[in-house]
Amino acid sequence: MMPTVELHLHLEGTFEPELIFAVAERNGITLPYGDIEELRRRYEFTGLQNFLDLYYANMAVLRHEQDFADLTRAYLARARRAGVRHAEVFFDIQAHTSRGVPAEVALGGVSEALAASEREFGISTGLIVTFLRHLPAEDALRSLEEILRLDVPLLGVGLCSSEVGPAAPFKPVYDLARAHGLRRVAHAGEEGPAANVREVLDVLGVERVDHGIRALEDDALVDRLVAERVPLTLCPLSNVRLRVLDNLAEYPLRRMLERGLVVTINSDDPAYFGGYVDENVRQLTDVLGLSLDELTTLARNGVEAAFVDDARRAELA
Ligand code: ES4
Ligand code: ZN
Repeated sequence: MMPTVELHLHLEGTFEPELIFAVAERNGITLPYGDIEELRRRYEFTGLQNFLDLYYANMAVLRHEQDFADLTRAYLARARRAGVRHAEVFFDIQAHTSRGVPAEVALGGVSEALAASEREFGISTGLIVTFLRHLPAEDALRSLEEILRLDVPLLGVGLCSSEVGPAAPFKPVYDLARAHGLRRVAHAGEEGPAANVREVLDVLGVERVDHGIRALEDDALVDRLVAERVPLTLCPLSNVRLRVLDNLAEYPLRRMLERGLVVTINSDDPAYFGGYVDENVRQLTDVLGLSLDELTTLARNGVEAAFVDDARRAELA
């Protein structure tokens, strides 16, 4: 069964070394690595923060609208080869505005490429702006207010970056998003405990949880996620690369499926973690011996969890 829906993907995490070097060169930026091989040698991570440091450093070569459009188109072209037909992509707007790139430049490039996606790649898309949990919540609120004034089609809001400190201060951001009819997701239970998953459900009112793998440590929480059919967007290769788990063989996917959790398979930051969504599914299938039934359930979960209207849902099913 082909994966058709991708719900947990950071656009900046699709920035491949070849494109990083090409964009740096045309923008007259000298990278602190001599060549692509030297850069790739840094792709061995000890944890989330260690990865994020490189992720933010690399995206700093993105300066012009064209850079953001090229990044987005390169992802869509690769996603099409992976069999993706619908993608809801995350974009870390504050990682660009905080270094002087205007929101309309960054979002202009991304949204131009997304607007052409159905025609060029046969992939329907949605844009989810993700706010950075390591920055003050007031910055996120100001950022969302600015984005809402721009003429950019927006599907939803999310929360990502280091899972430190409470998510509760971001409640005003999520309340504003809800008031504007935006969909709401958040990273929780990746490096952080199950309590973080409860917090984003109870305080932020999220409709999906990104990662959420550590929800398994809390039986009552799992019962609730199952009963309310709250999807978890899992990212297996990411979890292994960032040492959330030792290896794919330990991935508790079957346990999650048997418990009735609405789990989906996604790629997170595929340029950094060794594979796009097709590779995540392929390796999991190999290592865990997933059955056709299990793969079908995963694909159906993706369609159920997507923020699409009934007509598009029926097309994807
Ligand atoms: C991320 Cl793997 C991961 N976790 C949290 N925030 C992120 N942003 C980009 N990748
Ligand atoms: Zn993520």
